[in-house]
Amino acid sequence: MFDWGCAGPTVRTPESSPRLVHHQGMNSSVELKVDGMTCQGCVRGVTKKLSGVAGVASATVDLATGKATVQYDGARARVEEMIAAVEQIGYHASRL
Ligand SMILES: [Cu+2]
Repeated sequence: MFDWGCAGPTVRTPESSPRLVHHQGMNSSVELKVDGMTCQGCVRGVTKKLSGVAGVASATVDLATGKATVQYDGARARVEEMIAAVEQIGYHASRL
């Protein structure tokens, strides 16, 4: 079982950025290494944060490997923004 009451990052940031449900040109994908995740709650938090970055179509995060796969619109989103978003909620991310 997962420990839902984990002692991971507790920083809460408002999900403010409006996001488009669908957008043409979702043509890029990138893999990020995310450090600091300890449970599925962390995975959900990181997934949600990445998904909230403007231009990101979808994000899949794997706890076991610490790997995040992000599909995004290369014209609207930058990998640096995704990394910054993840670090904003207390994890460390780097490009694979
Ligand atoms: Cu956690």
